[in-house]
Amino acid sequence: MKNETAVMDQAVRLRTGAYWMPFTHNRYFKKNPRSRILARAEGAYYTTAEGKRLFDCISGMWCCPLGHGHPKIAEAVARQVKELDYSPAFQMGHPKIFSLAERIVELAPAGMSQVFFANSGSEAVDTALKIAVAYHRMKGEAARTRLFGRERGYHGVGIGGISVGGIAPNRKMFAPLLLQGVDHLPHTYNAAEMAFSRGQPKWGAHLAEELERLVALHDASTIAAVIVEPVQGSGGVIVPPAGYLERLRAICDKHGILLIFDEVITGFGRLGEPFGAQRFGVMPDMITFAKIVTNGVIPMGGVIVKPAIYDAFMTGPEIAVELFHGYTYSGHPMAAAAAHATLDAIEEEGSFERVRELEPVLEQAVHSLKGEPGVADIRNIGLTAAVELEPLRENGQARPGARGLKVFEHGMEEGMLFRFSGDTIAMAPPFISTQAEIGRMVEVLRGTIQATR
Ligand code: PXG
Repeated sequence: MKNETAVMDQAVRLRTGAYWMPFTHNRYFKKNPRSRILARAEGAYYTTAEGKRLFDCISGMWCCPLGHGHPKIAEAVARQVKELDYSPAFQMGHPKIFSLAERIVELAPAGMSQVFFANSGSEAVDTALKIAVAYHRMKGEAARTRLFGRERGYHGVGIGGISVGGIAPNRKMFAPLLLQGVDHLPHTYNAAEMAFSRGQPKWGAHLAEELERLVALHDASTIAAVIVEPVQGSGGVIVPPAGYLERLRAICDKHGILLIFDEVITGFGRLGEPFGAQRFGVMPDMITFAKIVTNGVIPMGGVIVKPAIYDAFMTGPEIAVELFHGYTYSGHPMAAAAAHATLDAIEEEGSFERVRELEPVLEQAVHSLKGEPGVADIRNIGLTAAVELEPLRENGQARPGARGLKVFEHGMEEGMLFRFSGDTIAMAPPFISTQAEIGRMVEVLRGTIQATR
């Protein structure tokens, strides 16, 4: 108990000035940080420094779906730090990273064969883009350098990731750094055609034809890869129209373009299958992953590739390095231990089945919010959903983001940690949630929507 009080005390007596917080309104936060300092976490709940329990509606930041303080993962990490805390990533290896790569390949869609490890989604994306360009060069098509992303896409914050990304504020400050030769597909969201869809919207497969238009514009011989999130997460849970990803695949095949699925959010179960590729039955050439692979406990990311990609690099003298890329912490033993324990837990706890069980529960619950004041759209798939709210107005002027913030703050008072982006509220509850917890999460959201009209 003494320990408990010490953790809380430390958290409330904070001096907040020195920490420049990522993707945060620093000045607003630091005016009143207390309610937002998290002191502890267990299972599906956080406890703030003020002692308030919060249901973790977004699994950390989409990364902790097996719950916090998972005993198996905690034990594996504790054991690993004593056994082998760090091992050089280049020219050396350790057993757990080889076996982890094997396990990830087994979970991946049939026909994928190697894993390259990084430490975050952003690094995974930049790695995949580099591999794509280098692959074509290795195959004698060095002119294939263009990379296509998609509007509203989020691929992390590396220079490559923001270049192919399609969220304007993440790009505009850094415009001179953006990569040359990048273009974007249109996003697939159209409120008039798909508002309040359950699962995949029926409208919109034809938007994949825009890729044909870009190919005609730039010529296939200059294009390396297309990168898309199977479901756009940060963009606000935008679900691909039925038939859309299939069409992208076909057009990429026709023109020799690599298709990369960025599965940093959708990988390892969020959609009730190991990857979105399996959920949608579409096979990409590369998959990027991060987050759930370690239940968020130790940072890890990576890229899964097909044999044709790996094999293209395995030429030249045997003593030559084949890919001039890697990180000090690629395949870190601590992350590998956390990932093994996470994959064990996913298996033992039947996490993918659990997501499939909970999907209709979440779907029913969130769609019951239709008709509440200012609810413009509700979308869902797997164990994730978003509710888009009309912005608040002041003197006839829209104030985008103000309502989202209010819902977030009100939600915390009511014991829910929602994720808001603008006026869209996203939910991705832990796989260990009960039906009652999901029901309660949505009822609290209903209350906050009514309170913030
Ligand atoms: N790709 C995708 C598809 C992502 O969702 C990244 C890459 C970058 O990962 P790192 O590990 O570098 O942050 C992401 C990250 C949110 C939210 O609530 C989403 C992410 C991160 C933080 C918050 O929408 N996605």
